[in-house]
Amino acid sequence: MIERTFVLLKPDAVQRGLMGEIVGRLESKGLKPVAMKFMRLPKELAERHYAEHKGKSFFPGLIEYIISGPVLCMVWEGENAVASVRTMMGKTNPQDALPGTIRGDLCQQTGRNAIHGSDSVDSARREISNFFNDYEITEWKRSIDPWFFE
Ligand code: D4T
Repeated sequence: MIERTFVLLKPDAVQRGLMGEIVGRLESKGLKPVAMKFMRLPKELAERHYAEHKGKSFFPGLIEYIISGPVLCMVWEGENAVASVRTMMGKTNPQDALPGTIRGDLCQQTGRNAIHGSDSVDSARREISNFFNDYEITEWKRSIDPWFFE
């Protein structure tokens, strides 16, 4: 099933110069970018994005961290894209993330885990509409698609 998922490269990924590495992994997998935006999140948007964690002990620190510098907001499309990106990310705590995953290969701690990816198709839909207007999502045909999809 072709799906879309929302991916956000967090301030640590940007500061560490890992955008190219992570975008490269998603591209090499065959996922197709359909939207990208580099920005510093307004606090209100950060709080809306992480609303499910409001009230938890780590919430204030999480918000401060996510607005501390620019992030790269993206929408990626592909076969089973939501679960596929979650698998590529690895577990939330990088110490539990397997080698070969983004967090397993590149990160040390939960509070600096480089990447967010939607955890369900419903979350993806909600998150994409939080971050992007319809006109910012670009439908395009990729000439190499027949080499990814039979
Ligand atoms: P995100 O949402 O950033 O992709 O992360 P996950 O989906 O993998 O994990 P999550 O929703 O459980 O956590 C959201 C975010 O909060 C940070 N966090 C989480 C934290 O700083 N301390 C914690 O104890 C937990 C559970 C990391 C990711």
